Amino acid sequence: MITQSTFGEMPDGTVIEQFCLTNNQGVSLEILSLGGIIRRWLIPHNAKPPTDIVLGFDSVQAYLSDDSYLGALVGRYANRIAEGKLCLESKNYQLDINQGDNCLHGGSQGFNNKVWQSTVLSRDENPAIALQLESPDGDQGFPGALSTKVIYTLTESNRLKIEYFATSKRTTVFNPTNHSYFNLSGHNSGSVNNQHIQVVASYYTPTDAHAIPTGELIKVEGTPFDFRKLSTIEQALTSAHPQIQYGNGLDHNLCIDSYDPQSQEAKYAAKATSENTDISLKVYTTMPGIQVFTANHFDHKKGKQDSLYHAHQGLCFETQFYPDSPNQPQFPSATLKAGEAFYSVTEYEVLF
Ligand code: G6D
Repeated sequence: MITQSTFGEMPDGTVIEQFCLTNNQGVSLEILSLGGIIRRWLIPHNAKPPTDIVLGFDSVQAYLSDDSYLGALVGRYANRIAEGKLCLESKNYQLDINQGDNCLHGGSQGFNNKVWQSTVLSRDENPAIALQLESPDGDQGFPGALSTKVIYTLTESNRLKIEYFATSKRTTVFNPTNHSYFNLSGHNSGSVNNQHIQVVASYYTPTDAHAIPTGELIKVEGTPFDFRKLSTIEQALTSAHPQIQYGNGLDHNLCIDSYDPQSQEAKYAAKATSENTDISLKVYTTMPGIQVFTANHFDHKKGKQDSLYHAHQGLCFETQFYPDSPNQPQFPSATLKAGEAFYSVTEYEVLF
């Protein structure tokens, strides 16, 4: 089932729609036409009120004035491109610099700030909506007029399937993701430290102090990034490892072992679980990397229902190409050639 309502207005008066997708198991999601934001994700319980497992806000203004991309679609390029420098087919491009010396998440006016054209695709079984966006040639410095579509489908097996489609008139780079912050004990339940995660990744990409990859692929064995077995998030956050110290927590790309550039089938990549609520989340994707981020700089961030979000109150599993891959030829390529059809799919399955 899908219900539609008005969530608010942009400063120029553009109305922001809210779509509530509910399946027959009682799982429901609220998705906004602003940035394709997943605002609420409600998991039913027999005798208790539902648990809202994602962090978010209650107004358009709160989303527009925040820099944490809560629940948002991110692009053209999720994560960083060093110094915003891009060289494609022997042409150099300068992207918008919006974090230090680098381009983060597609620049200061990336996909998260845009109003997407929204269409209901299926109202009953497997409710689904399509969000479409036209990004003009030169948008935030990226070459090529890009048409992109994202389809959110809530299945009867409690998976949120996110399909990304794009074509560009000129060769460009494209690395979309969704930036939901999960807290499986409830968005306002405090830190995720005692929750457990697994990431099926034998390597990670270490960074400098500004989250720019060094270009190396380092084995996770013996490091706080070894989540091949279900481990508490706390064991990583309390590590003295310099990579953890850089960002006051986890904020790293892990290299998914099951990645197959030829496959369009989402493979199992990661899991999170809360013993407080017995809610688990599994992540499946066609992408090569997953940014594990633990909301390291949140400090009294006013969230939904007057809650306050603090450091380590959310966990992001941002499926992606590796950061700065346009400048790291040894990483899987995020180049989208003129006229080529891009497709990727990520699925978040909730078990409860
Ligand atoms: C910080 O380094 C992190 C990013 O990975 C994250 O996406 C952003 O905050 C919201 O810059």
